[in-house]
Parts: sequence; structure tokens; C-alpha cells
Amino acid sequence: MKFIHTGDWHLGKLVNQVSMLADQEYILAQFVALVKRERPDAVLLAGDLYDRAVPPAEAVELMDRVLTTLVNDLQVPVLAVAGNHDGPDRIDFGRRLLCGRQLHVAGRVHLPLTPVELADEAGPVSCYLLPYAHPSEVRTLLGDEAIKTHEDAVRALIGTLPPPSPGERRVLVTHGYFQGGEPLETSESEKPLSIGGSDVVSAAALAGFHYVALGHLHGPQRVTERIHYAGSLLKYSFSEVRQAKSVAVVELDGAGVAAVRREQLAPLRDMRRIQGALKELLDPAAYGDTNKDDYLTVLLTDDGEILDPIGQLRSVYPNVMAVERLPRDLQPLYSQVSLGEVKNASLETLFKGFYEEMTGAAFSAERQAVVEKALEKLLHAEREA
Ligand SMILES: [Mn+2]
Repeated sequence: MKFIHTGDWHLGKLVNQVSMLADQEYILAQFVALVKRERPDAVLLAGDLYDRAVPPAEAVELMDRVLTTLVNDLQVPVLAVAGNHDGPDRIDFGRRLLCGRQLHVAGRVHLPLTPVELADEAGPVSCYLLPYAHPSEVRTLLGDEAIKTHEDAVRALIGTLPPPSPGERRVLVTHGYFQGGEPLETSESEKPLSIGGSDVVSAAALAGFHYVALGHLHGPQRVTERIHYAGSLLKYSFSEVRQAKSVAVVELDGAGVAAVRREQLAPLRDMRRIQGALKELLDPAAYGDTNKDDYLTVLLTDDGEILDPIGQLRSVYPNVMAVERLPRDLQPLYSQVSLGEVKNASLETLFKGFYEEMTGAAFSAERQAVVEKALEKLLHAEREA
């Protein structure tokens, strides 16, 4: 059986106030062409379909068009779950109606978890859809006060499944932060799943599945041999400039062994960092035949004043998103605090630093608990918008 595993489309996303919709439409046309070529038995869409709980109308319209092409025109079933960015109730709209047309969507966790049954010449394959859910939702759903963490929630939900029948092959589509033995690469465009506590779930919680199609981390990567992140559709932050975005083509054999091949899609505009003195960067010799329409962060190494650097840069590179200055005489100062460290720091770490800087007093565990609680509430409120 063949699947195409993708996720983290984030339709309607703005990066540095710029809408990614045209880029998303462009790459999705390539995605549709890939599905047409590969003829998979199903497309697995592992959450963060949209960037926000209430996506812009144009994003919904694009999703509608792509899903209609896949399901109606190409006759390929789509199995989709909500991610932490999606509004679960909106994703759930029409789910009972649409499953009859081979569009299987899960916004919220509904019990009992019933699989989408697919089959090939080797027999049936049970595909389970487990949308992202906050541990507090799962605690209420199962009436189990012992559920506190994401790990508890996933283990409890998977614990509700019947034991597999002999020879049964099982696939799971879900969204979260799963860790096996190997270190994982994270990106700035992933929102944290919890504040303070751990959002990591051990891959061991996913024993019993022959393939797990994950969403959440935006870099394509494997957690274990049979548990994979497809990665996001596009680069959604400058922390992802070195990632090669792709979708996973998964072949599950009759014995339930998954072989994964990654297929790259070429974006309309790439996201890159360039650096140099302004004058050099504006020289045709500097950009050569690179795509001047790419989304750029420019690190200027000039000393002294520059008049309207972003305006000057945009006369050559229209999609400059950010300009950073690093004059030579300031370089020793910058090296004391790495910019990356500040950018990658969690909100609670930044708050603690700010508090200590302002008051000269230590940030007590009690205060930390208050801040974490407030941030956690905010995170949850965004999703339930
Ligand atoms: Mn995401």
C-alpha cells in the first residue's frame, strides 16, 4: 500500500506580515501533480492544515480546491487531522458527511477511535486518525484525573484501541512532539504545545503501529524507522533556511514494513539569508542568476549610517523581509549574546530575564508558576478562538 504523507501546510500563514498564499497555491499545484504521478492509496495530512483557528477565506477556498481535486478528480482518499494551530470544531465540520466521499477529517478526538479501513492484495490496513488534543481535553474526555501530560494523554488514548488482530497492519496519523532515540531539529515557526511542562511524548507510546505519519515539527525527519515527520509545505521562518522541504512517499509492504522516500517540491520563492556590504549586494555580480524574488533576510556588514537600507535593497530584491546590521565595530558586543539564543529562547525564559534585568531580584518559583499559568491559558485561548 502506498501513502503520500504531508502536513503543516499552514494555509493562510503570514511570514513577517507577508501572505504565503501565492506560494502555497504554487507548491500545492506541484503536490497535486505528484499525487497524480504516484497514484497513492491515500494522502495522509498530519495537522496544521491552516495557520490559525479562524483562517482567512482565501485559505479555506484554496484548501477546498485542493481537496476537491485530490478526492473527486484523482479519486485519492484524504485522511486529515487537526494540529495545534487548527480550530478543532471547524475542522470537524462535515466529517460524518464527507467520510462517505473518502475525505476523512478529525478535528477533535471522538471516542471510540475507529479506523479508516483500506485494503491491498495483502489484506486490510487500519488507519487511525488522532488529532492534536491538549492533555486537559483528554482528561475530561476519558474522565481520568491521572492524565496530566501529553505523554499521559497519548498513552491513554492509544490504550483505548483493541489489540490488533493477527496480521493486521496499522497506520496512525497524528500531530505532536514525539521523540525516539535520535535528536530532533526544531524550528521557530512551531508554536510550543505547553508552557513550563514537557510537550514531548516518547515514541515508545506509539508501539503497535507499522507507520506513524506525524505533523508538528517543520523539518522533514525521522523519529524512528517507522515514525516520520513529513515537515512543512514551505519554509515558514528563517530558522528553516537550510531545510530541504519534502513530502514522504511511503510504501507499506504485506508484512507491514514501511519504506520511505522523500520527494522535494520546488517553491515559487525560496527563503534565504544573504550578507555583505550594501554596495556589494546591489551589484549584479553579487546576485548573478540567483532568484532575486526569494524571501531574504539581509545581514549588512557596513559601518556607519545608511539611508533607507531596506528601500535600496528592495530595488533589487523585492521580497527582502528583514535587514540586520552588524557593523564591524559592534561585532565584539554581539558576540557576547548570540542573537540566535535570544530568538530561540522560550517566552518564559525571556520573561524571567526581563524581570531580573528590571528589578535586580531573582525570579521566584512562585512567580514563574504564575507566568507559566498565564501563558498556558493564552496558548489555549488562541486555539479555541
Ligand atoms: Mn505546524
